[in-house]
Amino acid sequence: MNATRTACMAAVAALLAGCGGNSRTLHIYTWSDYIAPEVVAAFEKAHGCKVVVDTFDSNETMYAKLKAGGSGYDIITPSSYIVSTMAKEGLVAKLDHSKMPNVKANFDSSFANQIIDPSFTYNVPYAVTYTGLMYAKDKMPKGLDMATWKVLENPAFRGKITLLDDIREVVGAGLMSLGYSLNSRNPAEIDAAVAEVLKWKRNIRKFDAESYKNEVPSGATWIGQGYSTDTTQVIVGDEEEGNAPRSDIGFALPKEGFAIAFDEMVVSASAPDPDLAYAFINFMYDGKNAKDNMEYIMGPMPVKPGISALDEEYRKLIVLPPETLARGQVLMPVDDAMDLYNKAWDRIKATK
Ligand code: SPD
Repeated sequence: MNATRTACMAAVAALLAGCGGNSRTLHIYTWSDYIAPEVVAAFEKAHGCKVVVDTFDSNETMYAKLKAGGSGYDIITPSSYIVSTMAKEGLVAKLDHSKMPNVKANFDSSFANQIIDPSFTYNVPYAVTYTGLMYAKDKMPKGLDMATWKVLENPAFRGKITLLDDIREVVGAGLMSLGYSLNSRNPAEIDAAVAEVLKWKRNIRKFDAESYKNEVPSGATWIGQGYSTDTTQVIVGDEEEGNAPRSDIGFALPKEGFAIAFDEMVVSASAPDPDLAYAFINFMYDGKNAKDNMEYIMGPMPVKPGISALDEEYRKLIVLPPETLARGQVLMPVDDAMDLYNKAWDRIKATK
């Protein structure tokens, strides 16, 4: 048999086996800048498939899309506190751990106090973000303590602040600023948090979950409530994308408390290719893949061999020291009190 014919037959055989012909596609629905393109490419190569990544900017947007019938996703990465709601509503599948042995083998139990559901029935922890204040150092008055939510009411920042377009993060910041729990279900405390956020409102340019990442570096925004991963990506820069490191940008985690939010990998109840979804979760719990992914997203994944493999300079940027972590509060479900939060949010948005 000649060489051309042998090559052709091999290609046909690969297609029939469902690999090498990009015949399978994994659909991921996740936050922006939250998965390394090189890790996605490595998964495509390892599994002979294509990966399509769509993004959302808040749990509410993601949830509303799924509730409105948005289907076609295999993997979704909601924050932990909304997973139980999604499970109750039949939006996510019960997981088959026999198809992703790396998860239980490689889970790093030092993250146990940051996760909500250690049973991993519907969820596998993906990565954790810490919410704080990203700021342009040269715009801050000398000596100002940035590690407090109180900076948000400083009249020096009129029209120069953005807050996340995210109910739990914003009402939660108001609660913590007053010394209350991030997960308060007390109506009086939630009312007080609304009043606190309204004190900040004259300084607020807009509620937006993504623009701070470009607008703090450009100077359009001076302080942006934002996620540790996005901010660290900006500070460190990305040579390949032509983004220089930005030592003029700071990130502060307020002393009154900050949100710790794990995002979880869940398999959609209507996943077109659940087996490929399991293969993906297993792949992300491999040490090398997790390390490569963490060094791109700049946030920790609870994958022990991945954390151990981090270069020391990355570890310092990605893994919070215990004394800092101790000031954080894990975002938890508030169940029926979510109604109070929704109403609080409406008041915050409606008040001029
Ligand atoms: N690029 C944004 C990544 C943020 C992921 N965590 C969000 C937690 C929301 N409470």
